[in-house]
Amino acid sequence: MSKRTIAIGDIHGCAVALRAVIAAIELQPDDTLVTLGDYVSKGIDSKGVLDLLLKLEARCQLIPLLGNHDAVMLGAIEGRLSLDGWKAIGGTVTLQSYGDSERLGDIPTKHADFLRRCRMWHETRTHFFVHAAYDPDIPLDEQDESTILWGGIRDGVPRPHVSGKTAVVGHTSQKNGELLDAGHLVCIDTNCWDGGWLTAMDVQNRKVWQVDERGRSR
Ligand SMILES: [Mn+2]
Repeated sequence: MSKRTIAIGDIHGCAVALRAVIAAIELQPDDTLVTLGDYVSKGIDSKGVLDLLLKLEARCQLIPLLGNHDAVMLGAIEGRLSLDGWKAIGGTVTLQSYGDSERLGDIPTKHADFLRRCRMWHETRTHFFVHAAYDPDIPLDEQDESTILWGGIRDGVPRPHVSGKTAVVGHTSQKNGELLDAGHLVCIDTNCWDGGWLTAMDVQNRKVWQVDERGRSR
């Protein structure tokens, strides 16, 4: 059996769902797990999500990508972005998962270090992975970070990438809970924190697993 590459969509503080989807895929040590970013904000247990991702690094080949919410959290931790700015877009609920005092000092160094390890993109022979979007005409290592982290696809999916590889993205939540499959691009953010599903997808055979915020499969 060839080794699996499994992508996981936006988790957004849904630690119970992450634990459940890991159980559902029956994670193997030689699996490559590409998490598409946005680990924090919106859902109630961002701390629990980052704790679990740290454990997963020891259980498989974890390739964590950076999402826009993760980037803003790291910016606030490092003092590059304002704490109030972060709080306004999800920092408050994220900080509350660490304790009642809502202080940056409650976030352990190992969580900040994890966010610093997150990558902007990943590629295999056939696929590439980014949090949000891409410029179709620019090589992956030259992409603009604002496009990768913040680019929307709700008003139109980018053309196929110049590499010819299939894009796997998150970020643009699919409110109906279904994957957006444009052929050359698949979006697997299925809105777990807001009544949808956390999606895992084996990119080679397109097998999909979905669990809700409470960890129930469908
Ligand atoms: Mn996002």
